[in-house]
Amino acid sequence: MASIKGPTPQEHDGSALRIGIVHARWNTTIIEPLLKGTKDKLLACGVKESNIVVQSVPGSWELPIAVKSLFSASQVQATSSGGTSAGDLLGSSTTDLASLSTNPSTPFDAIIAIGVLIKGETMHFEYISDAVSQGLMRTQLDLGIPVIFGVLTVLSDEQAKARAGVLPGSHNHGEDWGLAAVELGVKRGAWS
Ligand code: DLZ
Repeated sequence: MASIKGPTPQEHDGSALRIGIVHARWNTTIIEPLLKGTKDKLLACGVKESNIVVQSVPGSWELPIAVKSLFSASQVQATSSGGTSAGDLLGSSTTDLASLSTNPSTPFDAIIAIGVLIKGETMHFEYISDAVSQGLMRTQLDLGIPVIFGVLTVLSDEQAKARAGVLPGSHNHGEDWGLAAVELGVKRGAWS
């Protein structure tokens, strides 16, 4: 029987939005399909490729500070012609920087944080999962922009694969995160 879990999707026009994605590099084989699912959904909603900026950090622990740095850098760029770039703050590659500078006049409408935490033998998982979820919530409330929670907190590799669309017939949760970013980006613009 099909699961009853999950949101009733709403599709919005993302063509005017600028979206940031920050992803961890731990568990890359799961991160990659999630990142692809996220980007594919953003593009399907009309977000321009040049308005999607992707940055990476070592692990999920670094996601909250990276989201904050990325947003702050986009604000600096929007208010001055020669300010600090997100790449300077995050030590990113020049490719990421190139995409950041395509439309420097607009701060992000939403930022998606993607990570995969898989439970191991120690308490690491519990501490990082709790801190990252609290950190991302605090970041979005402090910054006043939607920060989409694209962090899988799973008990096994199998559970991770089942949520990244890697197993046959499984759903890629990245698509939901892309959809949520567009919806919140559009609604935030309308509400503010
Ligand atoms: C250390 C660690 C461990 C054990 N597990 C994960 C994980 O499953 N997923 C993840 O994204 N990151 C993990 N990390 C790395 C931490 O998030 C962080 O990058 C390091 O502790 C350095 O601050």
